[in-house]
Amino acid sequence: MSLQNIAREITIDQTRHLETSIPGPKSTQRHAEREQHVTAGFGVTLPVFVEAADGGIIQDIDGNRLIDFASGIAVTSLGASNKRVAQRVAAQIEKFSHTCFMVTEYDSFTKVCKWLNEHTPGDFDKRTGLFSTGAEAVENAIKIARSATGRPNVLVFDEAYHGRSLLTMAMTAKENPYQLNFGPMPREVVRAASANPLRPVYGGSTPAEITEKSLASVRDTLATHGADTFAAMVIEPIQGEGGFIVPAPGFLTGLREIADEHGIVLVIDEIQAGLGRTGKLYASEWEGVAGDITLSAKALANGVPLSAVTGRAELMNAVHSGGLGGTYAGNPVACEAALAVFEQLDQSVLDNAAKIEQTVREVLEPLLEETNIVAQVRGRGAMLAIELADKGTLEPRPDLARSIALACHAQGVIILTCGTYGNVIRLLPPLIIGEELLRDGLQVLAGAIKDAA
Ligand code: PLZ
Repeated sequence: MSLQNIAREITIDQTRHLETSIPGPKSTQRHAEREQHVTAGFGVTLPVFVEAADGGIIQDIDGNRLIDFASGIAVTSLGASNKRVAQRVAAQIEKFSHTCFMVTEYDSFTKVCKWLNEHTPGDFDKRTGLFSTGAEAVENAIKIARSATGRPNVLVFDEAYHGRSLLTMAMTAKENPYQLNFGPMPREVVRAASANPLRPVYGGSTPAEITEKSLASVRDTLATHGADTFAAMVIEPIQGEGGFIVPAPGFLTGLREIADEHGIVLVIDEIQAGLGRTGKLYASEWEGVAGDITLSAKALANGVPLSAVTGRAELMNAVHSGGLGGTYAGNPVACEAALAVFEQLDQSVLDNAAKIEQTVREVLEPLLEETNIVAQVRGRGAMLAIELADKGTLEPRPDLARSIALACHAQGVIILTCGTYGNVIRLLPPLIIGEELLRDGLQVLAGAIKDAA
């Protein structure tokens, strides 16, 4: 029963508390300093400087306690100062902080790979490679798929997010801010329709029809370029930055079939949705689909940078020796953090993700009827979102998403927006957040939505 043990070890008061306005005077001063030294290329959701964080609370330098509905974008699932992670990390740094796995080896790297081979979807022989960031995992999956197939092209989808590096920003659908002024983009990246149940690009009035039409258009797109020119197709099981879009049922299964038909490597990007976020260890389990390659990052080491590419042994071993790596790839400190995550990520934590969904739906779903601006409440487990759009026309309302987010921030609740139109409010609380704190934050959010309506 990890959940209770983790909760017992939290030392920060798990209540919202406002000592000053948000951001407070100290944060405001630090933010001005930051602007003198930090590139303007980094944005910020809420210019508040953090003193400490754990459970569902972020405590700032002005003494405010904010409710954390972001988890650093789905990273600190077990709490931002999880004790077991802290202990294993500290003990490792005492012994050695780094050797580079390509220079001399350490066993924690192997152990993390073994766990991932055993726990990612797919009942086949697997191998894993460890890296540092999500974008690096995506890039390496493409390198592996190309090496194994000898083909150049990569199929990605509408609303996709895969990173900010030169290849992955091209794979990401949204142009501003991710691609703007950063071109040229590699021409081997080809985009196809996703199966967005609320806004189906290729039409369809039932989920089954949406899936059928989207899959037909995927086949067309492949045919246009020659299906046998594709090394990989890459999809998120729930699209994250694109708006927490759960694909219409059967879409992922359909992609699995198309990939098999044409010898294309199916890469499932579980970087945001994986490691328990949706109430299952991997979100693709909801559809009973296994990628040939599954990507993990974010919550994998609870905030210490670590990412992983796990896939069929024959694919992963198709790469020549020395073809994969990186100075920090699978750093020993990060591997220890991941092992601490694996020790704690048990059924009680997954069950709490499911309970979070219940509570969120109970509070937010009535707004579908009570207001004329909530178009959908969607997602799975502790990965939930509300899409703001005018009732009837479905005209996206990013203005409302922004003002609702600001109203929440002012009251000490950290929430993020997302979506192609920026009109989606998403909730990513730590998986271990307590019920009372969750309800307090949701009441603030529901109040802000009603005010905006
Ligand atoms: N794949 C599905 O969600 C990262 C991006 C934040 P990195 N998402 C948060 C931002 O604006 O930079 C993400 C993801 C999915 C890949 C990535 C990339 O992971 O660790 O940010 O490189």
